[in-house]
Amino acid sequence: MILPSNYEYIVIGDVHGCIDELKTLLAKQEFKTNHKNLLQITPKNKNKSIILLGDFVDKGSNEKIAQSIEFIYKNYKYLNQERKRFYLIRGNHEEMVYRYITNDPTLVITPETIKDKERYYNSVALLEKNPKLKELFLELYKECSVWYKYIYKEHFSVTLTHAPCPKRYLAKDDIESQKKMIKCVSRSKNPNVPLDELIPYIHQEAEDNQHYHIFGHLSQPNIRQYKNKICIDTSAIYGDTLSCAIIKKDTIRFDSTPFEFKQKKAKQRYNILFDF
Ligand SMILES: [Mn+2]
Repeated sequence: MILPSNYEYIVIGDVHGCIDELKTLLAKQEFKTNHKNLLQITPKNKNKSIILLGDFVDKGSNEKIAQSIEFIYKNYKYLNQERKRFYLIRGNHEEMVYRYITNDPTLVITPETIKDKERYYNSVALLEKNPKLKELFLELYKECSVWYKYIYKEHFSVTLTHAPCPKRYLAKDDIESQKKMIKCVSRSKNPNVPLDELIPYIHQEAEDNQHYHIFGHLSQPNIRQYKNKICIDTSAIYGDTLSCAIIKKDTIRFDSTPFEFKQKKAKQRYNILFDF
C-alpha cells in the first residue's frame, strides 16, 4: 500500500495500551484531543497523517487497553472522514488476539496456547467479556494493513512494517511475506541468543542509502538505527518511552514521550538490537 507523498506522517511504535502516552505524543505533534476525546484538525496539522505501527493491544491494564481501542476506533472514523489521515498496521498481538476471539480453526488449543493467552494476550479475556469492545476491535483489525510504503522522488522511501523482516519479503502481498512482516523469530523462546544473532539479516542487509525500513516489535531502551534500518519500539509499556518517526518530504526525525505511570509497567529484560 503506497502512501501519498504530499503529506507528513507521524509513525508511532508499539502502544500496548499506553493511551495516555499516545495522547501526549500526538499533542506534541499538533494533534490535541478535545473534551470528547477527538483529535482536532487544525491549520497546523491539516497536512499530517498518523500511522500506528502495530501492537496497540495487550500488556497494558484492562482499563487502558479498553481506552486505547475506544480512542483509536473513534479517531480512526473521525479523522478519515474527508481524507485518509489515520492508518493502522497489523502487529502480531492484533493477529493473535483476532485468532483467539474468532476461534480461528488453525489455532490449535493446547495447554501451551492457553498459557500463552493468559501470559501474553491479556486483551483476549477482556474482549471476550465485553462484546461491544470486541466489535470495535474486529472492525479496527479489518482496517489494518500489513505494510505501507512512502516514496518521495527516486532517492528516498520508507517501508513500514510491524516486525523486522528479510528484505525479500518486504512490501509483498503473499501469505508467507505477510507473516514475516507481522512477526519475526521469538525472543522469548530464544532468551539466550543475542538479538543480532537471532535476526542477522537486519544488519547484514542494512545499506547506506535513503530507502529506509522502519519497524517496531522488538522493545528497545531507545530508538535503534543502523544505516537504513530503524526500530522505534522504545518500550513504553515497560516504563521507558513511546516514540514516533516523523516523515516529511525526504527527511525523518524522531520524538518520544516518557511512560506516565498511570498503569503498572510490564516487566522485561532488554535484548539490544545493533549491539556491536
Ligand atoms: Mn510485536
